[in-house]
Amino acid sequence: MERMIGEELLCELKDKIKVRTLDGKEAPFSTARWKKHFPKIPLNKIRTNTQAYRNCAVVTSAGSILNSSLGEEIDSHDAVLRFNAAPTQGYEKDVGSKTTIRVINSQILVNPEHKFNNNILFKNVVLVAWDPAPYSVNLLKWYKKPDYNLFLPYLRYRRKNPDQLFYILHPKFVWQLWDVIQENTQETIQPNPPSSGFIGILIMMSLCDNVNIYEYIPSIRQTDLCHYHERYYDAACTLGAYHPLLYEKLLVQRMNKGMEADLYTKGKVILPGFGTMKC
Ligand code: NCC
Repeated sequence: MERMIGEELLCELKDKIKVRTLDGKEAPFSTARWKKHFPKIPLNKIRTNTQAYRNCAVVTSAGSILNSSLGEEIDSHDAVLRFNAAPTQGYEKDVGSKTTIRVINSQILVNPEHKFNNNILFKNVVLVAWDPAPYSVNLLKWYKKPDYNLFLPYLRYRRKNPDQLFYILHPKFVWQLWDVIQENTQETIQPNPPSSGFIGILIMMSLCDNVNIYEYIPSIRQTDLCHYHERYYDAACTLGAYHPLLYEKLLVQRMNKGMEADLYTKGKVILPGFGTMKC
């Protein structure tokens, strides 16, 4: 396999990756019951609705962001993307307080621990949920047997909060990402979907001119502490067990446009948005 350099890889991503969400055009989501609940504004158009997204931040939940004092820098971005139930309250100094988009896996909607319906963490932000459908992307099969049944909680939430932008990613998009990771990795990677981290990065590359990613590639503060908000230690959180996390990260590092020193001290990688790239 020819090893693509960063520029080529970026162009391949721009060419192949199209953010896609369920839109009610395909069965079983084309019924009257479903159709009316998908937001009218496509996910890749949300920025025209508010302000321009010139500089965007992706903030991972890694323990290594603790004691980083990156909060102010993170909050200076036009849009900030965070993951799952990672809090900002109490951690503002290190992770900031602004949240524009939250990417959530299907466990969040189902696991009572997260109190999805009432938790303020999920209010006043754009929500993007996903669930690992089978690779074949048979929507009917997926609908009948999702990994975690996010469908009913989604409908319930939409009825209660019809004005909030809340999307479900199309499994095709998720597996497109997996294909790109596998095509650019020598080893055979596990047939599991990429992490929410990689998914969020590609969403921001589709929406923003410039994407700054924090503590996805760990800084000098690298630690086995899984999340900055929890006292739980497991190196697999950073390197991966279920998700092909290590391989995602190697790809992202290959595309980094930022400075080595920023990666070292801030765990910061800079990637261009698709709209600004000349391929
Ligand atoms: O841990 P998680 O991820 O919520 O983290 C969000 C994203 O941040 C990056 N990360 C996180 C920790 C770390 N030490 N290094 C990192 O680089 C990763 O890119 C990660 O995707 C997920 O991807 O959705 C995941 O979700 C959790 C869990 O479901 C949620 O936190 C909800 O509780 C998964 N953990 C378990 O299922 C136990 C995790 O595998 C993936």
